[in-house]
Amino acid sequence: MSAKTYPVLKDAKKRALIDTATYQKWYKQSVADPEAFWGEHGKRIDWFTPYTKVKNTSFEGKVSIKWFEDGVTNVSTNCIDRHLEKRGDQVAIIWEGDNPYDDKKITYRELYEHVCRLANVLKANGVKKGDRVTIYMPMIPEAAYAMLACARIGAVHSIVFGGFSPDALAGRIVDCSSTFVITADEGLRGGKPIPLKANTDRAIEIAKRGGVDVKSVLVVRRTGGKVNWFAERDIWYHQAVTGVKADCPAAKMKAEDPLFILYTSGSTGKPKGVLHTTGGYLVYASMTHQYVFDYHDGDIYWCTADVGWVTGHSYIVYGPLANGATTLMFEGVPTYPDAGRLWDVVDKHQVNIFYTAPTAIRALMGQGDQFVTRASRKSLRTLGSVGEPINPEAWEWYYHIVGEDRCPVVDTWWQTETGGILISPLPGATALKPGSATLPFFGVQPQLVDNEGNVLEGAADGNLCITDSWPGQMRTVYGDHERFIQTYFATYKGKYFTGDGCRRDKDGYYWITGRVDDVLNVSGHRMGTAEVESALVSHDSVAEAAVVGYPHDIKGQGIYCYVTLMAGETGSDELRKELVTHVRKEIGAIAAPDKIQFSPGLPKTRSGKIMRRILRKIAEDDFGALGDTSTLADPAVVDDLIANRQNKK
Ligand code: 6R9
Repeated sequence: MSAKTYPVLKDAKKRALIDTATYQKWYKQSVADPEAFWGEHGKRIDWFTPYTKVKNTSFEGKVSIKWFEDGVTNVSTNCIDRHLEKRGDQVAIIWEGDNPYDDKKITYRELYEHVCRLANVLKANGVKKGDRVTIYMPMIPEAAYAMLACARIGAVHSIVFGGFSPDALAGRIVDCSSTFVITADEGLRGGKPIPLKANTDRAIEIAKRGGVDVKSVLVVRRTGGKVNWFAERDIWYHQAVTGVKADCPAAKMKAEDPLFILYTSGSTGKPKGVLHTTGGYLVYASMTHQYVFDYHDGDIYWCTADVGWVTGHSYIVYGPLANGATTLMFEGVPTYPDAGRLWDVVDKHQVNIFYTAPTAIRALMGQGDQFVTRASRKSLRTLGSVGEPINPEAWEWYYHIVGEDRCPVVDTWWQTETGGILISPLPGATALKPGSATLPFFGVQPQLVDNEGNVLEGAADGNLCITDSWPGQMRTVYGDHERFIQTYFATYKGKYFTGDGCRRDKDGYYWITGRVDDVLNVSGHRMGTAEVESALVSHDSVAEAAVVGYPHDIKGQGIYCYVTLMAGETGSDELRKELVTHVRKEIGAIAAPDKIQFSPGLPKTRSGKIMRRILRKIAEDDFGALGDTSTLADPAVVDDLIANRQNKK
């Protein structure tokens, strides 16, 4: 825990929408009378029919969360139509391609036409309000058009990250029985093509066996690479959009109608379909975007996330566009053509607000300051971080080297489930402490509890819960409300449990310490240990597997796998490679194991429960402090594990 505090920067304070006193005043109001507070701020979006009810939420019993429930609105008109009069010719999306010579700008008027055309294509192909549309796309403007076109007609999108495998894609198609897929021929990252259409073809075969028959695939031509074509099913995007009108009426959506599903990993079972709805989500995404980044009219804003993650949903597309911002969408990677790419793009497009992940910061920090300092970066004003705890060293480098001591760093803590940022500094209001997400946003009431659920007051270290609802909160797990209740509201009755550990210091600042459940965070990507384990045991040679995280300099956490082989099999480097390939195929490259230890036995209690605490310690090469091993069925297993550990320092 860093002891340093950086007071609010003078310039940041001068231009800020929210100063310290306003933050404190609004925060107090927001928790004292949420009804009045959100009743007021809900007006920041346009409603066809204004709401008269504001908050109707309960974390008890069946758990029910409704915001602005009798209001009627549409997300796409809020992100596009309402800006046309004033900013029709303003750039809505700056697209920066993988290749630095490839870029384009899309104005709000052009965005309107693209989205309406695509919405008409969806309708012409039978997509209706409430239908689920799967989007498996590279970072190209058509991904945003697809999201907004769904929103326009009331279809529910489910974006699957382009790095996921055909199996993972198929699982998500089946779970929400989605029969319409939007993809591209290929993606392009760091000069390498990614076979999205081929993966989609494969996924559709797998989904069919799972009982879901995909009827149509809309394909954007991105690279012109060769693809297989199924004439009765596949549709070229560029052909389809030319044959339809550039106008499309927006569906009247109730505030609680679903907007999107986004699958995310938990500690058990397969990924959950996190469901977000319309009104509350947009109010919350736009409000946090405005205040957390201190967004002003005319600012150029860049979030480097992928639209396949929640950060891309809320802070590349919905939040910024609802605010009429110019949002930059980047197709490439931070190290291509070289490690100065991000800062070159900042100069090229005169970016004012820049939002990225600690893993990128750590990777670039290791490449040397010259890549940063060769760019001017004078346009930068606010820097953001998201996805995992940022270590103070990386924070300081970001603040001093990238931001030259003149840009506040907002370390934003939130989750797929929360829809938007819950704990973060505000640039003109909050003194910063490197490594701390600082203070809650308006309406957010964090609470720390111990493992027994006792509430901890003052400076303390515990499990992070939120005691009352905020408008951006997820409403349910798609198709499984019971799982929603069990996962988030059963551990500590009547509270939303985040799954994160957290410390509160004497100033009331929050320091997220990482997941306390069996969820890994690898380069800011969430992954359940259970998912990697089930991918491993689906290999013929594997009898049993246990997966834990260990500290990794760049990724934050690395993936350490203990693998017990079938009788008669022997461990080898070749088999290790084969298992890595197998997991990549099952889930995707982001799940590739870093270390594999072949272990004849796993440390289990007499009731058969694997003692992960021990496995974590050995993976960290910290086996001097294994703690109590007396409940193990066979304590000798541990000696073998230590002797053959793969992470000797
Ligand atoms: C937005 C996003 C959520 C998990 C979350 C926590 C970790 C995210 C963080 C952070 C410390 C931050 N996390 N932001 N930890 N400081 N600023 O990342 O959503 O992919 O669902 O991950 O990521 O552990 O619980 P998601």
